Amino acid sequence: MEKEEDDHHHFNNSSSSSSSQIEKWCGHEFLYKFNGFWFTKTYLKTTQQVLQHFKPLPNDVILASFPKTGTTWLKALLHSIIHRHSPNSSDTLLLNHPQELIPSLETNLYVQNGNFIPTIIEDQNNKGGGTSSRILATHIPYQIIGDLLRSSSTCKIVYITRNPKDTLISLWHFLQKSGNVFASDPWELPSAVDQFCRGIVPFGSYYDHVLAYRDESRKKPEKVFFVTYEELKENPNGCVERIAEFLGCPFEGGEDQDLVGEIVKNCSFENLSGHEVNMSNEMPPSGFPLPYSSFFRRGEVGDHVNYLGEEMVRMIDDVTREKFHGGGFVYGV
Ligand code: PAP
Repeated sequence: MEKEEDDHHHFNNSSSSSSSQIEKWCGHEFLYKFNGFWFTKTYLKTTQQVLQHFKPLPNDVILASFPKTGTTWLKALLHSIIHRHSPNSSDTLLLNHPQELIPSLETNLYVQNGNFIPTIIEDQNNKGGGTSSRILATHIPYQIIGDLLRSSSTCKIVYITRNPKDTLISLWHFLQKSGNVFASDPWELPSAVDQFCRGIVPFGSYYDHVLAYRDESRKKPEKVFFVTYEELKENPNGCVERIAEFLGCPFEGGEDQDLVGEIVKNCSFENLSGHEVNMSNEMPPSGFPLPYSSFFRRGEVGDHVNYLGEEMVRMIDDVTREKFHGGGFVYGV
């Protein structure tokens, strides 16, 4: 603990951020407030690296999301939509974990000794079969990365969100898998609900995260495409067609149209979770503390009912009504 506290002082003194608020999270982790959002120490540092060094290119496609809302699924879908005419595009999905195919700005840009390594982005995108569109993911809130993303007038953002209760349960499970990191002090469900409701989770508040991307998608529908996990489950073919249209590569009739169903099937939970690479217990080279297999669990809508008691549901629903419904977004209860 003393060491942690020393780290805080060192971190706060050496960081260029305005981070002053710190909250205990779970395991050895603390969360640091930066520009109104909460970050683990590592992600705060990498987010600052991204803000300093990342330059969106005109053809970039940015997949933005709050953690556990469908990022991996959308990574597979975007890759398949954009590279659908590349030779071996379906093999690529068979041999590569979606997290590897589409790098995350704040995870993959910052890998060795804290240095920014842009070539990693280039290398990873070349796996897709050589296209001028880079596809890059981020969990950084729009309130923080928005200026940067607006600096290219043509780069596009696809944002996915998910029911808050399922999002929290998915995150909670994800951390359970991280035995070594959190075993000493697990994230018990009552604290998880409490912290989630107060916005104190990595990249949180979830609600503020979702609302800012949603607002921007309403103001600039040509720039930001907003989709929910539940819509994708309900009508995957329709969503894939709309995403392709948004990206400027619509599916034409004939054979191209047949590809919609094929892409949906290739990227389904049932299909992807059965690939050897996605079942692997190997750790990603980025130093991320969980194995590749941890990105696939149940992949269902409404799984929270199996974990959250009545009171917990009430607590989350109250915040959802206040934050979402109060602002005109009737979703998530
Ligand atoms: P990330 O933000 O850390 O990258 P993300 O991929 O958003 O994680 O979330 C993982 C969730 O998506 C898991 O949900 P669950 O815990 O409720 O099961 C995972 O199972 C689910 N998931 C992964 N791939 C798919 C897919 N192809 N279809 C549907 N859900 C998926």
